[in-house]
Amino acid sequence: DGSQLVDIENHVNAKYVKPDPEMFGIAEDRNLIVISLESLQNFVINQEMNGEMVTPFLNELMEDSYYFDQFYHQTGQGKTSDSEFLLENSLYPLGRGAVFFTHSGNKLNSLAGKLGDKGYYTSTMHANNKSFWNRDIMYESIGYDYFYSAQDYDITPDNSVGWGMKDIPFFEQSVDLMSTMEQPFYTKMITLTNHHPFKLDEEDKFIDEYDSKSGTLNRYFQTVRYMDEALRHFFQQLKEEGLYENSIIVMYGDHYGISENHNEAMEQYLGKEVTPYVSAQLQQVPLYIHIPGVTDQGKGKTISKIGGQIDLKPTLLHLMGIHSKNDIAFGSDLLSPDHRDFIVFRDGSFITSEYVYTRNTCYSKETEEPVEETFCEPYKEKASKDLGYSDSIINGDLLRFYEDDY
Ligand code: GP9
Ligand code: MN
Repeated sequence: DGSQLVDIENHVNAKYVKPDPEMFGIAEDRNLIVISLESLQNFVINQEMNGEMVTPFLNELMEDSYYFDQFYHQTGQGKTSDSEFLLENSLYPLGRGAVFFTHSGNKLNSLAGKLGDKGYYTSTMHANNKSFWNRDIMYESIGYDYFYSAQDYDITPDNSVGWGMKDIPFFEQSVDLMSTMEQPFYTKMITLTNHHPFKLDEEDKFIDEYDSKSGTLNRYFQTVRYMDEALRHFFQQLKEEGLYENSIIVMYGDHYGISENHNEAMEQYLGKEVTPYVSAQLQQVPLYIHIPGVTDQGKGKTISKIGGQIDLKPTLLHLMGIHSKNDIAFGSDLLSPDHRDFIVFRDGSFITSEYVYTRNTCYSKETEEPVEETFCEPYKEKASKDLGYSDSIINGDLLRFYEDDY
């Protein structure tokens, strides 16, 4: 039955924070374009490689957006699909396996569903086979109106590399598809080129590789640079098609691209040891919220609140003018003045404003060194409750019993 849901509702209600009234509904009735940036980690933002910027467009866009510089991915083995699950539901993915495979029939209360109820046309755009990550099945439960997958794109050997269609033609064809969509629409786009093994055609290499013993890390900077170029083209095309002014564009990295197998090369690049503390901090991914007429023309700012993908749904609901007071969400609005600086990783590690807890060790952010466990103690129970309640919802399919009463 649904009695378990009562405890959970009390737990999540205590996490709710009121929106900033200045920001609530600021993007109401606009198109919402969310871009999941494949394998993009924060450590490449605003950095040079061989004397050239790795992300020149994203660096410029920082001035014209709310850019979050302490935002973390919270994915597990489900990688991209886990980040999609976090975005849509503000629930944690599972500790083992991919919830997209294991619980694809669950009742959900998604961002897409809520926007759909508001009259939005909702979709995902991703130029891959539609059954990858079981998306064709799980997307029914999330409730998108349509999935623009490989079969909706003109994919040729010429416009493909590595995993499939290159990001520049993907965005080009996506804007064509968007201009046929009924408005307002919500679409989530998923890029592909910046994916391991980070291969590019010669003509798409805009900077030189890094030089370390890891070919993966060496090429990563080049494919990030290519994705940055694709985003610049995309913004330009949105403007040309008249889709820019009336949209809000949100972008985030889905998960890490450089695993701990490349620590030696990372140490060379960072010029310091990759301790468990550093590994945890490397899970930062960029988050951009770009609102034409609000954050553009230099009116953006860098926001250093601690947040994670779990916070995306409440943040976006509020921007789109939808209340989340009674929502079962484990995150909270990043733009609220009351947002709390605390995020939990899927493995039970967590980050607070002062401490990082990882591999059963409490680290001080100030010294980056281990400190007494007692400093992290008060947060441990909160972290495990969060993960445990979220798991109960998924394993018991508890949202079947949830009444959305607002
Ligand atoms: C595949 C793409 C990549 O469609 O989303 O998946 P990943 O390996 O990053 O989870
Ligand atoms: Mn991915």
